[in-house]
Amino acid sequence: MKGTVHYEQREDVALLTIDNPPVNPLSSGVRQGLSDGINQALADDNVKAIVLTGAGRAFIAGADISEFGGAAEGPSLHDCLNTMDASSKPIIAAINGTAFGGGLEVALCCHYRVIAPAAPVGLPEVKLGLLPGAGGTQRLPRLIGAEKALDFILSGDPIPGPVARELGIVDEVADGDIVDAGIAFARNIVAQGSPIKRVRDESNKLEADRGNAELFDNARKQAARRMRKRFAPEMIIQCVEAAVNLGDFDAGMAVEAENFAKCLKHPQREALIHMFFAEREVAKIPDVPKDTATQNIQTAGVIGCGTMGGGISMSFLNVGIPVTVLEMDQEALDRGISVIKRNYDIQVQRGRMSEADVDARMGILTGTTNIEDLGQADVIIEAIYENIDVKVETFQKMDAVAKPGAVLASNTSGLDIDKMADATSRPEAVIGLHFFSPANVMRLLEVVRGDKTSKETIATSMKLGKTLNKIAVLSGNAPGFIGNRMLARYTSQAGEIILQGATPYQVDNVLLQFGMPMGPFQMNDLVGLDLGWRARKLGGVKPEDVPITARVADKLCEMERFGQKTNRGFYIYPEGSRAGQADPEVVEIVEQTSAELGIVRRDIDDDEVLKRCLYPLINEGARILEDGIAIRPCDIDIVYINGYGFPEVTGGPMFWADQQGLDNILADIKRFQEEYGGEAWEPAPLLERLVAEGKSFASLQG
Ligand code: 3H9
Repeated sequence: MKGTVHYEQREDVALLTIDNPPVNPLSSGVRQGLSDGINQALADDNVKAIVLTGAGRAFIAGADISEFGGAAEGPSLHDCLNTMDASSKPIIAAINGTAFGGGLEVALCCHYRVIAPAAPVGLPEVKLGLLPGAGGTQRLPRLIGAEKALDFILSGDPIPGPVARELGIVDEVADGDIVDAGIAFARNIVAQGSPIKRVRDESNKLEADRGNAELFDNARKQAARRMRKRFAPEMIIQCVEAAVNLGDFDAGMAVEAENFAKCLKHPQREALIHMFFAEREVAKIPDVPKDTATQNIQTAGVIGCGTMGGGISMSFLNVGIPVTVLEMDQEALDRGISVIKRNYDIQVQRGRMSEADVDARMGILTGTTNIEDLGQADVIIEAIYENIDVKVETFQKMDAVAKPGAVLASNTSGLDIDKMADATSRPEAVIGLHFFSPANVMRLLEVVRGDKTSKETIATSMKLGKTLNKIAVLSGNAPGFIGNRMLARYTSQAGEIILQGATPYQVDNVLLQFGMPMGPFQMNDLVGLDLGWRARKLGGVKPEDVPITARVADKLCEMERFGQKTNRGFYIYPEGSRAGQADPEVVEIVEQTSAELGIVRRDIDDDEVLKRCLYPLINEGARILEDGIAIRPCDIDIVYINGYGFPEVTGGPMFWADQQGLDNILADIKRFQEEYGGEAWEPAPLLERLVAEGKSFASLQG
């Protein structure tokens, strides 16, 4: 059994300390220890009160989520809680650190709660596709009222001890030793003969909420807006509604149990827990040990202050790391810095930042037009035009000025890191740091290792990602890395489908329904259709050599329809609006292009559109794994969810593929291969092997 609970008698108080490092989840051994400890204390006449606390940095991080879906050993958490609730001796939670999910629910089942000021409490179950299933949906509304309880449970966000006290979730915030404070509180209760306060018996707050249907309507509207396509929020609202309207605690608990079981069985729960573990897994790199020495990044140099360079600079400034940003001339520098300032001012207008925060950030930003000013930076990131020759030249210059030990990074989205490394005298210090636009907002950071990149440089870059509040995923050095290599399959299929009979609007709608924040053509409009068109023109690509999937976009560019920036692209954007409207003229252009290419148009159903957009992306993911470009399938899932808006509730493309059944996916890929041919439909050998062996991508996780 995993975890334990230490029992210690401090005169007339039994002290139970939960010990299940590092964060004390309620694993089988903890439940067993809790149950045994309470019973021992109840049986001992010398014990007058019980204090419950956690060892280390957490009180209890919640249920052990690695146990979900399997057979659980030991007593159930509900059995433990029932024993605690019925206890004739007062139980005091001494909340020393994180009390999340089932951890806070254990505390709510105690008769009193004292908390350390820095200890956070929260019910984050919704983020895992679950609801607080150990009485949280019934006890919390009794303590703080339904409206606040709904806000708290639906957001899943933690609050610190003093805020929990203000809300009425805990009884006392205690400075100093929390265990001593808990014991003193317990003795006081006993001395005063105070009654045992069971939250289940409270009813005042519920009575005040009864009959207030608007409260639940509002919660539903908000959940629909903020948590589109999520299953758990409605389940949570029903539980709180039951707490208020049924009044009877046990009847409410029955609704909670039923809804918790529904969430537990739901594929979204499995996907979101996969994401929880995946986020932690991606930090682990098999050949870079955890204790690899890292550089302390205290200053950064950024080359280029355009959209990417500006956003990257903001990422550093936001966490207090001073930045020196380089531009070619004063005018470009002034323009770039003024955009950064404007972006911060917008945050102030929206109430997300104070003027003082902006001043603090702008105060540690230095502009320069002299590359030598980057000489003292711990990391220099180039964020210039995507052209390998220009990048190589830039790396030579970076090498000439950078101090020994500095990390030299490229923000390329797919160019060869080794070529840049070879242009320097220190290829071991060269790495790719691929930020996603807008770089100050997007969470993903693709860290690209070259052939000669040292383990120290990799470890430093992964740590830097964390410092910048990003999620860093390591990729091998191959064109497009992980994300853009897969994306190319997706966008090219979308381009093919519209030539064969679908409209861009049908394709976008299918992907929107799947849960993407935007479809491929909406994405093209946002990024700008002119980027590819200009690159083809500059590269001297003849019209007949333009890939057929780019023909429509190029025609739109010839009409100066570059996307959102010109208010016209695949969609029409009324002045000042980002919501595009379908345009019959575009459909005509698409139809005309099909005719020119001799393609006979036909109806393509939504199911085929979805499969044809996603399956080549998954097939390419399998190749990326086979080539060793991504370490594990979950690394691809993290890239796609955090960098490309793949819906989180699917668990990412590789996890989703497992849920669809790899055999089904391979059968469809072979069917499309026969029908359409082409490289995209050649099954990846890894996919074929897994299907032949009856295995899933998850089997590769190790
Ligand atoms: C629940 O409670 C349901 C109940 O309502 C109903 C029950 C009937 N279980 O994040 P870290 C592991 S649902 C198992 O790196 P930090 C984690 O995987 C639960 N393992 O540390 C990692 O392992 P490794 C509701 C867990 O300091 C290690 O601990 N609770 C759990 O940055 C360290 O984690 C939650 O959703 C767990 N519950 O952050 C809380 N939690 O080292 C989820 C962590 O092998 N947890 N691990 O990679 C968290 O939010 C953060 O882990 C926490 C610590 C803030 C606690």
